[in-house]
Amino acid sequence: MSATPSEYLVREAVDPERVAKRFPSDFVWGVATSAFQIEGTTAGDGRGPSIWDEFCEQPGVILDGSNGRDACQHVQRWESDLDLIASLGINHYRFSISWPRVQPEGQGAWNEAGLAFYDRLVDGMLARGIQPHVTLYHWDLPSGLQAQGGWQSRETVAHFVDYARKIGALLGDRSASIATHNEPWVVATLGHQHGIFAPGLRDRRAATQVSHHLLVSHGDALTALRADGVRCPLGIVLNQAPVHAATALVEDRLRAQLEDGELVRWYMDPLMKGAYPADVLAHLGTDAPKILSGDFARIGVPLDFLGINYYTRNIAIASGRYDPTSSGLELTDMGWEVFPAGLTELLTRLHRDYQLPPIYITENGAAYPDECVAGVVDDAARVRYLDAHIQAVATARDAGVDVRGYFAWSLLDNFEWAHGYTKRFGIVHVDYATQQRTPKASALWYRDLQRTFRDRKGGVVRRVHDREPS
Ligand code: IFM
Repeated sequence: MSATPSEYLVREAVDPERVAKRFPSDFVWGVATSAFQIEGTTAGDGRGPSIWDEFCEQPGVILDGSNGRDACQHVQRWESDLDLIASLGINHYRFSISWPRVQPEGQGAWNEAGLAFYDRLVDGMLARGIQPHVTLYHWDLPSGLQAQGGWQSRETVAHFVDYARKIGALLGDRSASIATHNEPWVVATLGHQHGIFAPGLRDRRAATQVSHHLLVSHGDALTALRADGVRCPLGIVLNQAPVHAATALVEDRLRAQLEDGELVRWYMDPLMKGAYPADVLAHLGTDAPKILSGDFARIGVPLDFLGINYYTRNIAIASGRYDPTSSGLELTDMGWEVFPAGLTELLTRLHRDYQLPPIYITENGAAYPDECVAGVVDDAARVRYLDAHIQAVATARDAGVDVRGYFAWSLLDNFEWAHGYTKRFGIVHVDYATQQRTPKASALWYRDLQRTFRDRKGGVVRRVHDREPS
């Protein structure tokens, strides 16, 4: 049998076996999604509204004017989506629970249909040999809580803990891991300071208070889940990047130091060192959050794992805007520089500065303007991106960083927040008109990577590309 053009292209580009042999056989390989980005059915089955449903209604905030109402129709198509994951030989799936689907108001009554959906989804994974990795909060706060102040209100911390306990009781014994929050920096800074994500506020004081409440809610949820007897590894997922100064000018270097403080140390220090970084607090002045006595002890409970989401480096510039085309680096469709060395740099720096728990790369991937032609999506650039970043993880491991897993973002093309459906991050192409899923060359390459491991576990390392093009 002859290989498809995709398989041929991938073989010529990057041999997955060369990558795979840099990792142990128990390394976790997975794919990731989030609820609002794929589920659809935002108004059915008893689900309540979320801040993202409301945000999408505001004119001009989503690039293509779209919303999450249909997305990838995953609520209807979850069984075939799990079949797809299994068909790619992927054994780990990171997904998030939609809080308003299981608790429409974010407090009070539970929605049995929503709970049953995730119950079936997790059973469906296990039946297919896929390990479930749960994220509790990937940005879709129930609107009812936002009406009461959302994450600016300390009350939301207690509501989040109730929600976490409910999910822990439902899924804890079947999950491979539970993460509290996905990318709290994005929730606080893009959602409350820059106003480009829900709930669309432009208020730095609000943003810092939100970040603090997210962290307290994380710690309290871990404590509650452990007290309830949940045994699976518990952690949090942070988006991080090395921050480079745009030039050697002292003002750019100082700016880079501050941005590193806001992005990396603002979250790592309270989680690992029991305090916010002094330089960022000084910079914030009266916009610093209100911190109650005992908060740092609550935040800093031990993590079983830390999830790191990495896409690109950040460039800091004191005045004006950085032009990403000026570096000469390849750019993705988001305009983000392809900079795999930044992942090694970030991981080794975290390893140097903190006593880290086991690390999982919980997201990494790239958007490209993929087209499906005659059933084939030859996304060679994404294959190269994934290969280079996985190699960067291997280099960090060689340097002593305890990275135990890698999740590609994303399984499917999906709703990319303020960019709507204009950016495609999937390793599987989605035709939104027909909801047809087509594995891209990158998915076949990732499948071959998994195959190498399975074959190695079986005692034989066989060649992954054993078919010749015609
Ligand atoms: O799509 C997002 C995801 O929801 C969170 N991390 C970054 C991805 C790409 O922008």
